[in-house]
Amino acid sequence: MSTKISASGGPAAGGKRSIKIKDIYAREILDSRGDPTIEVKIELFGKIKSVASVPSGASIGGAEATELRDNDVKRYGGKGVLKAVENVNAIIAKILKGKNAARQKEIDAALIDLDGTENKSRLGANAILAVSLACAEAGAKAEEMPLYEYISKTYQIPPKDNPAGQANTPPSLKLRRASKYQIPTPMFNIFNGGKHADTNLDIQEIMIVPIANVSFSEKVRYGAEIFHELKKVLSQHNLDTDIGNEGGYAPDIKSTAFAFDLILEAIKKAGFKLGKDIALAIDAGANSFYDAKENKYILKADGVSLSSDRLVSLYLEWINKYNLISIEDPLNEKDWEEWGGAYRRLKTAKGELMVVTDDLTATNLKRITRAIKETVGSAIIIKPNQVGTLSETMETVNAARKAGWKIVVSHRSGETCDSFIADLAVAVGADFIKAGSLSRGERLAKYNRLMEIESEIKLK
Ligand code: 2PG
Ligand code: MG
Repeated sequence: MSTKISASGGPAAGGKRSIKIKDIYAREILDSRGDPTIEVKIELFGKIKSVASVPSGASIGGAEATELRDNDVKRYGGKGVLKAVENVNAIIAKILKGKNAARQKEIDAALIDLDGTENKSRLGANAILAVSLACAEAGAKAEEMPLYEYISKTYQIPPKDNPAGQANTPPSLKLRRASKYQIPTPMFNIFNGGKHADTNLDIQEIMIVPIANVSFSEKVRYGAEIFHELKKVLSQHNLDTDIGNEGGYAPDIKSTAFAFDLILEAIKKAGFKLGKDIALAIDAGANSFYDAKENKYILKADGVSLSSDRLVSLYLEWINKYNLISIEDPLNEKDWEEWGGAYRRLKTAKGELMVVTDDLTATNLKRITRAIKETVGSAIIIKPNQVGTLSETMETVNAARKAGWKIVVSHRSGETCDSFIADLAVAVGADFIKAGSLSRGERLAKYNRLMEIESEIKLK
């Protein structure tokens, strides 16, 4: 192993407690789907303790780092993570004990070296990320800083001159503009489909996006009121009001357009205006309805099988009729060339329509570099567990930001109540965050943390 981590772990700047790592301990816990995931606790000699856990996706891009599972069918249907736990307790802990927890970049580099594979398949990206995040938490506590500030300081993130959504900040929020931090705009996934629900809706996520110039807490209120109104609208149409993996409703539906119509009805009934207060966005998650053999996209709900060209035409119809401002993963992740063509058609459709890459870029520096070069989108989904360390996540964010891409920090469909991504989103000046609907504790943990940060920032 070539990477050296400094052991000089005296008192943290401004603090009196030692930031050397005394102990690292991992265990198996369950995520919001009831599947195993990993939690890591770190204790510093200065008595500080931190804890972090990692999420897990259902629609997983081919370029994501490896989530190590035991594949022992006698436990959790093969989904146990005892090997990953063991990798932390027996291998990673050995090299990190005694090291300075605040040397985040060095710690991440050492973890990458120790694993030694391109996709973290030896130790598991789940094991590595849990340690990486727990280190950041410990560092923040040792330096007595809010986590978002600590991440921002560690990676020296420059303030954004003209952050998205802040240009017309109302007078009531002037203090926030004066601050170098901004709270991202939430994208609430209130209609779950694709791999996140057991229904016929192929589009994975239909999201409402509060676009009015109001505070984050107000945006949460807009979202919650529409979410509750949508329940009534669904009942009136004799549709199920059960929820899917990300807390959005998940009824079987007669067409995708009908799902949009129901949401529009709820927006109106809740007293909001489409295009003024609220816009819509989708994550098509197109990998999951692409038939590679036929080279067609099959939309069950609409009873159609479409070429990529015709699928993009359908998106254009939805964009114009339903005020979509953002489309994530419009095509499958293998068709880079088709993505370029789709982007050219979609971006001119309407004002500032965002074409968002998720499975395509997988929070991976090489892939975002290619995506920028080939101009296939204008925004990127950032999910730390797609790549496996905080430092690599930041490299991807920086590359995207430098190229003028918008940043959308995202949860996974299998989550824990860890709210790390809320702080991450603030630290990097993300334009948007998607953390699911306005129900389920593991989703609200992120939105509630952002409301807390908003009130902290206003006081500064
Ligand atoms: C996505 C995510 C989160 P999953 O595709 O953007 O919504 O889903 O975690 O299942 O990959
Ligand atoms: Mg996605």
